[in-house]
Amino acid sequence: MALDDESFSLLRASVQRFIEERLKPAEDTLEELDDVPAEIVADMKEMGLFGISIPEEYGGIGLSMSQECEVVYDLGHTAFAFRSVFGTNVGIGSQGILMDGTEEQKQAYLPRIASGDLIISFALTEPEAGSDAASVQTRAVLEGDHYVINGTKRFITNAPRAGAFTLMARTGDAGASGISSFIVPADTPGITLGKPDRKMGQRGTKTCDVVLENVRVPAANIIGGVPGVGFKTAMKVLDRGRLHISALACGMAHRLITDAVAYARERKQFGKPIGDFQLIQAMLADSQAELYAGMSMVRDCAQRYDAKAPGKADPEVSMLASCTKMFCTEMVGRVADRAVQIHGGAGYIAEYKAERFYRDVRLLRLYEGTTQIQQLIIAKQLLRD
Ligand code: COS
Repeated sequence: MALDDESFSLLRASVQRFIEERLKPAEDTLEELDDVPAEIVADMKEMGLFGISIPEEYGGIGLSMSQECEVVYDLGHTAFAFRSVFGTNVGIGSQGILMDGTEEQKQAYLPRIASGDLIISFALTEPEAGSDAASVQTRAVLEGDHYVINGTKRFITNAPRAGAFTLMARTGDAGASGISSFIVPADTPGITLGKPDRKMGQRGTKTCDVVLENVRVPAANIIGGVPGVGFKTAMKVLDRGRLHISALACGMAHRLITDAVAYARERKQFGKPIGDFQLIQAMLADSQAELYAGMSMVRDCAQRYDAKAPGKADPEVSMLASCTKMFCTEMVGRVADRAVQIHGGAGYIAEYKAERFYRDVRLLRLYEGTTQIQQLIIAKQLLRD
């Protein structure tokens, strides 16, 4: 799946224009409102951003992973909260249905996800199941032709906006093979949302707990209709998500370098621009070289992702996605730290964006698998070889 080159160039140009003309100027409003203004969300829908990863036959734009990474790189140039509005529709919320869903499930959900009429969230994490994702405690018990679900999901991105969840619950014994993925409409009786999480950064993104008490969902809502394979669906979705996050990290690294270069040109000390000093130059050069390395990994891994059988697991590609996620998210942390350093005292002041983005990028090393989980995945595959 891929968009033809010409249409892709047009799409990318319009996304870049949207970022420059609409999103960057709204970064402070986003921070003040702690929400994405409704007219921006409407524009995102019109541009098709909610459906970039969904095939055209289901109403999306049908980008390949390589193309998606380029667009997400662009979107990384502004506050992450803008991308987050449609991020779960593009990635972790929708992809389980696309990879493993039945044709009926795809027809029923993907067109509304692609248009942005339905926001879909990914509900895996729980109070006691984070890095150890296979220890999910939320239970789904079969009663006739329905499952009754009980449990609590934690830190669920877009839960306050969601019309449905891709939700992992235990239908069988302990361990990964006892987990099933469900499509759960958010208005099903028994679902309540916790209060919005107050976070270190990324204001405007919405996360909270999702509490399920005797939530009755038709058995037909198990993704693919097959119980016990939900963990594998979740892992495949996360492999893909990790690549997406890597591209986002690289976009922000580029933004931070650009801002730091502008500051280094304009700020004068000891009678000349600080960019004339080699210790400042070294920080810029290290950042640029690391960004180049990161984006090269993203492009290589995305190409390999596109070359494998769609929707199927490939341990080598999973391992490389983990390498890419680990490197790119750690890399943007170092770049953000240097950007603050180059800005000096101004780097600690909220008026300058380095302070905000420094906090925003911190999450990238945690969600969709911490750096330490990526290390485990990489080492496990090496030792298996
Ligand atoms: N794609 C497809 N299948 C996969 C897979 C992948 N990427 N990774 C693992 N699996 C399969 C395994 O092949 C295994 O199947 P079999 O039993 O048929 O062999 C099954 O899933 C269990 O795998 P494994 O034994 O490796 O599971 P572990 O419990 O050891 O957990 C980690 C593996 C730690 C890698 C996993 O729990 C993980 O990714 N944790 C982080 C979760 C995360 O990212 N959370 C963020 C929340 S979402 S924002």
